[in-house]
Amino acid sequence: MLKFYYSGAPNPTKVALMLEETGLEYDAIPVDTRRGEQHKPGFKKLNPNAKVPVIVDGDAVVFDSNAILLYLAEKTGQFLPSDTPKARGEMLSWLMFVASGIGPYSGQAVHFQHHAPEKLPYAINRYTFEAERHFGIIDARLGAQRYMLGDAYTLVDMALWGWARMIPMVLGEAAWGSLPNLERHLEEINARPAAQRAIALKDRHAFKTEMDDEARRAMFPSNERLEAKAG
Ligand SMILES: N[C@@H](CCC(=O)N[C@@H](CS)C(=O)NCC(=O)O)C(=O)O
Repeated sequence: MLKFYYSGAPNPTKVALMLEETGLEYDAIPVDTRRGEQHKPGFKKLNPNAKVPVIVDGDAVVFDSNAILLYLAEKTGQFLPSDTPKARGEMLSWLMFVASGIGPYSGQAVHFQHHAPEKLPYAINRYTFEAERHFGIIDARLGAQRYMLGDAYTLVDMALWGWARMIPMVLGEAAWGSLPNLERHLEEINARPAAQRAIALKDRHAFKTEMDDEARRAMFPSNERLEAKAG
């Protein structure tokens, strides 16, 4: 059976949504990143980048959430746009926009506001500004059409959903005031039974919730170099 290595964080949760939407059977294997399980040698053989999600499907190992979404969509032939160069070009552009823009800028915006040892105004401004700018582009698109690729719900909507759920952490609750179309899109996907099951998956395991020294050592290894330099 397909194995899904996950936690309750945004990138694994969007893959959980795809798995639930396709109806594929899967074995969900928790990786508690706040306890450092992503650094275990067995896991790093699957993903040398030491992050979730990862899937193992027979002899295929796929890491990076957007690669997994595309793999699963192609495997099942579901949630893809029509098979024309125009539609495929559009799908790849927006999927990569979410992967290389929405995800990293949102992640860094969360980091500098909520986890960095110092509150650095320059870093907070840069990453919240860029996250807001990227979500603004998406909001404008969703003002003109129901879904990211038009009338049909696709893998790009699932990729976006993983991070749109985190807007209160990324930009603050008030940001919804300037992202009404994204909020409508989020609420529509949240109401899908598959999304409810994807969100509930994290409750199957007692993931560590404290962001203590152990968690910071596991998730922010760059801190160690800073501490060593500081002596
Ligand atoms: N580009 C990767 C990023 C994966 C990623 O950052 N995963 C986070 C959870 S959302 C993680 O494993 N964090 C633990 C760590 O950084 O040690 C993807 O899209 O899958």
